[in-house]
Amino acid sequence: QSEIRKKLIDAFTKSKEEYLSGQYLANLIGCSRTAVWKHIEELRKEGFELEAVRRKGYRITKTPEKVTPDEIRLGLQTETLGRQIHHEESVDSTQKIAHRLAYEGAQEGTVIIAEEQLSGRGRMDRRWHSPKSTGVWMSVILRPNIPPPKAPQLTLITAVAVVQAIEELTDLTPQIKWPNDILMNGKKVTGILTELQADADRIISIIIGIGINVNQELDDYPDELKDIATSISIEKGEKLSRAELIRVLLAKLENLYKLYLDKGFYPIKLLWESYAVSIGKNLTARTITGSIYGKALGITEDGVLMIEDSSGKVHHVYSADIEL
Ligand code: BT5
Repeated sequence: QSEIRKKLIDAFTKSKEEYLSGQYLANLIGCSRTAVWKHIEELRKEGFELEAVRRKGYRITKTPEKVTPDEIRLGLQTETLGRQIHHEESVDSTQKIAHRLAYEGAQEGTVIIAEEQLSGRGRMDRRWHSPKSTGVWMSVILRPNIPPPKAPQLTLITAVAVVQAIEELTDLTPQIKWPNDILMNGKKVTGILTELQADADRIISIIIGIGINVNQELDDYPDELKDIATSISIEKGEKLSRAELIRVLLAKLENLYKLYLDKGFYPIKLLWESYAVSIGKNLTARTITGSIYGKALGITEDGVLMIEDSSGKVHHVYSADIEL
């Protein structure tokens, strides 16, 4: 069933505004025209609007509000990322599902998307507020052949991809706060959570969790987030298609990931620095072993944050919360 649906969607992606005849679609998927009609009805139930014109055929005129796999595939420009999509209505956390699927052998690029998360997670078991059908709550499974200590670089790669995607679709200019926040007007619009399945010397999979606030209004946030969180629609003043954002994001992420596997972290570092908010500023880094106050010098070739304290000593920070 879903294979046939994929074929239909691919065909409509290629045909764009053109009509596809019932006979053409029947030949394509190897079934009768009545069966084609049934599949078209299924797409309508998912929220697609299709125009059917006699002697011409079908074309898609409107895609659904929900982020369904079919809608994401409609126009997806990637080779691996998002070629397998699991879409769920309501889950605890997409990370949890991704861990299970990765363990069961899911292929690289598999994506898990939920309309709503009941216990979305941040780092260190903090909560990630993920209300229904307003944001992108997504996990991506990657299987890079890199040593485990390099895994945090994937957080920085993803941050660059998110900024590029938002910049492509809006005239907003998001900034990255090391390591995993994306801010607009000083408020958090995106959080990234990179988790690992690894042996001591080998990565089995990296699970990148991405939470993007897209269409929330200020009232959708609980009080404790109202001053620190924002969404693309709050900043832009209008709603954005989540499916389109996901498509563009997956394409950007795939490009950067390929660049990284091919050329290493250096080109990513340059891009990352061009979007970073914290470099050259005084800040406090709260780590599990204590706080460091000083000026952020930048990141190392490995993506580690360097802070110079008042005595001139340079600290390397691998993981922390940053206060600007
Ligand atoms: C993060 O953690 O920023 C990582 C968030 C990752 C979420 C994605 S959604 C898909 C996938 N599935 C999951 O279960 N998680 C990932 P951290 O840096 O620890 O920031 C967490 C803090 O951000 C919280 O303590 C709140 O202060 C704040 N916060 C929570 N929800 C927020 C939201 N929707 N928007 C902005 N800030 C939020």
